[in-house]
Amino acid sequence: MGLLVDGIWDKDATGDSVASDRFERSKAQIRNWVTKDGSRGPSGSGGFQAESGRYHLFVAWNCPWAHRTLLMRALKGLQPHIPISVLAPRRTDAGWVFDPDNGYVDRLTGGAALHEIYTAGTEAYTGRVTVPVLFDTKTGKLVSNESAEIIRMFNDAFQNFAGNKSDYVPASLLSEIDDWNAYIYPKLNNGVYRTGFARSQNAYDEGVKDVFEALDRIEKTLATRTWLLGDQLTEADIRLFPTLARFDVAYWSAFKCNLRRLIDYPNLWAYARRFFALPGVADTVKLDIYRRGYHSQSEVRNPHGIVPLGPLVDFSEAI
Ligand SMILES: N[C@@H](CCC(=O)N[C@@H](CS)C(=O)NCC(=O)O)C(=O)O
Repeated sequence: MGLLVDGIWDKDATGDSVASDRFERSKAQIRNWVTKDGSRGPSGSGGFQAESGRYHLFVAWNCPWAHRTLLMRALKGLQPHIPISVLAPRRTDAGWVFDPDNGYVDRLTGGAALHEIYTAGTEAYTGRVTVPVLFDTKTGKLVSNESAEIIRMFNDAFQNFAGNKSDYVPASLLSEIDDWNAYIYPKLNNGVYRTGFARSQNAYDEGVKDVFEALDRIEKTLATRTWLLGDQLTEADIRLFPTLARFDVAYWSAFKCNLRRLIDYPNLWAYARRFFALPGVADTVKLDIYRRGYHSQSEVRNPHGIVPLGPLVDFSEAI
């Protein structure tokens, strides 16, 4: 795994202190906010005013949390204002690394690994080096490594530059959006990981039940709605889609989330294709990378590194 310890990369550190058969995701630590005027946000310190070209986003195509930020950036038309660098879609002894020969280039500093950006942008950071992470080129500091908060910043703070002014977290729908997020994150977005990384039958059973309970409930909801909350696309949809995009080609087989496929749910499958057709979304979806990434060689889960060919999924299929 590897961690930064006091700003120095330790390839053998795991940070897992509790022996458990259940997968637990550690909390993001860098929690500042970009705001319209640079005032302090709900957490962290102030001084991060929204400006075109000032902030750089580090992502990986395979990471679903990074995918949310790419989706919000695309839907708001922020691509010209928030440049990105994409890490190679696999982790190494140095954690997330670039691979210029294959097009994965650090467009900001020309660096070799993401941990270098963390060390440069923080004071003696100790913790996981995760994507997505937002870097401020003006102060040289990391702003945030929490995707749920980065997408709220992209929705609000950059409104003056946004190519599309739609508000995906309108105040009138906030509590309903938060309710869906609070349901979908543990049961589904992270539920697939609890299933796939379970280290006992019980932990697996719990995970897989949660995943399909959530999919069944959403399938029913979508019988009468275009989007989760009705006619209006919201942040709750943006947070759901990355899990649906990976479901059949990755989670279904690599994580044994296999009671049903996405394409077996008529309403969810139509919904996912409707979302895929929105401007800029298709450019963020990389099915071959998901297929290969989640089935990469692993002593525990896939000792021979065999990548399945199916199931075949085409999000551009007519609805
Ligand atoms: N809370 C974070 C979680 C991000 C996260 O777990 N990213 C994974 C990739 S999908 C990662 O970079 N893991 C590296 C590690 O844990 O060392 C967020 O949502 O932004």
